Amino acid sequence: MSKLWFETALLPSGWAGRVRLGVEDGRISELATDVDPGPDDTRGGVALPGLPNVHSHAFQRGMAGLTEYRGDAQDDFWSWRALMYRFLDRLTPDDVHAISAQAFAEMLEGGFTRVGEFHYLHHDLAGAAYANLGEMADQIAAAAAETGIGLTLLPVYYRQSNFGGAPALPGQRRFLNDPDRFARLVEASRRAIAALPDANLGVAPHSLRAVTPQDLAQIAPLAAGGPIHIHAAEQTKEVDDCLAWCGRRPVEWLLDEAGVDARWCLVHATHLTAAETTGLAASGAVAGLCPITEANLGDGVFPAEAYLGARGAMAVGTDSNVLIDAAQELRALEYAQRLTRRARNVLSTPDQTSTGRRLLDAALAGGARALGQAHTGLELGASADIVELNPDDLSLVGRSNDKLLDGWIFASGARAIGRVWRRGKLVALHGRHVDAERIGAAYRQALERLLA
Ligand code: NGQ
Ligand code: ZN
Repeated sequence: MSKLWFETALLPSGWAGRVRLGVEDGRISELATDVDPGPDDTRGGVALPGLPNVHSHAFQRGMAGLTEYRGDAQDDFWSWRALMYRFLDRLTPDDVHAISAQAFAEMLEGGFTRVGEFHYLHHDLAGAAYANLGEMADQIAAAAAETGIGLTLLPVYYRQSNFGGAPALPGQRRFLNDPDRFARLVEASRRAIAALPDANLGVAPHSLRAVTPQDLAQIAPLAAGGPIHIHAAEQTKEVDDCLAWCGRRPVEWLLDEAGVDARWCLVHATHLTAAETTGLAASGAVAGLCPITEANLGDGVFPAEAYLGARGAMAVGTDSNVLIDAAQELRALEYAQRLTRRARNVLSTPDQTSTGRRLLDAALAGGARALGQAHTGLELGASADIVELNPDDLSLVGRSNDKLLDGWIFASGARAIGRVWRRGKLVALHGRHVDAERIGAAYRQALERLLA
């Protein structure tokens, strides 16, 4: 058994000092507070539980920063999507492997220890199935194995380009399946993750606009107890198209018709009426918020104050991976609220006055639920997934407990992260993935070819 000892650690019960963790088979098997370190213990500063990243399209890391110029006169989400489709058009399995590994390494460096990979780039360049239907799933699993990140693989079902059976666009050919082939893809995805120690599987109907109600009813059960993720109400056009199709809004329709419950994660859920906000909160589903991407794409602002006030579950995701940093996701969530409300500390409460702590607690609990994890935080039986803040970082000087979180989230970010452990194994040192050089070199090679 290996032993880790920290000056201070955030446990589910709150902050504790002089915390000693025993790790066996990747899990926390012993936990003691107010104790001295043993002679062979690895000693650390401030231990936080690693954050779940509930929504990623890893391949999009490769185009980060490449769409920040004005193309169309009216540049928006949809023109960004056209550029994104052009980028993915040429990606080979090797490219997906290299880019995913780089993205996953950066997630570990940025405070995330498990990723929900919302994976829809299934087929070859022509849109034909690979001989192995799970070819791309294998690449993602290999990238997770290489970096050590926890993987919740979410194979995506995609059928149509818009509500009411609009045929898929040429740029969507690599995503498409019918329910039968999708069932086989789910099985292939299960095989892809079989050798990963604690990976799990869910399913992801891409969005209400990309699936039919009949298909949704058929594929949701393939989650077999695992999570079900879907993009919902990210753009106002999607809400308008949904209203035109069925007279109801996307989240309204899902709550009415899809049996949304605690197994579901509605990604973005940006545009909600007051009734949808309370309805979603009451369903037990998780709102998978991706504040940096939502700002980048001009999506809108999620009604976080009302939703959390209604005890809604939330988590964060890095989505387009334009920038990968857990602290910055939480900060962006709060800042959007401040800018619209013209107030400060909007997402703290009288009971939980530290904004950083409230955001972190919510993202840990909702993240575990959305990724099908039984444990939230550092407790007996939980995976030893630990992010160490470096108490010497100048943003943390003289701070303790929740002030450390506020310092990390509002005054620094990934810079303040020292080491990261996954399943008790060191995966990042001085804020850098232990294999960053090799992973970065493979990424560089893939990108230089793709962008040449
Ligand atoms: C995606 N991303 O699946 O990568 C989408 C774009 C779509 C976001 N929605 C494609 N942020 O929604 O049609
Ligand atoms: Zn997405």
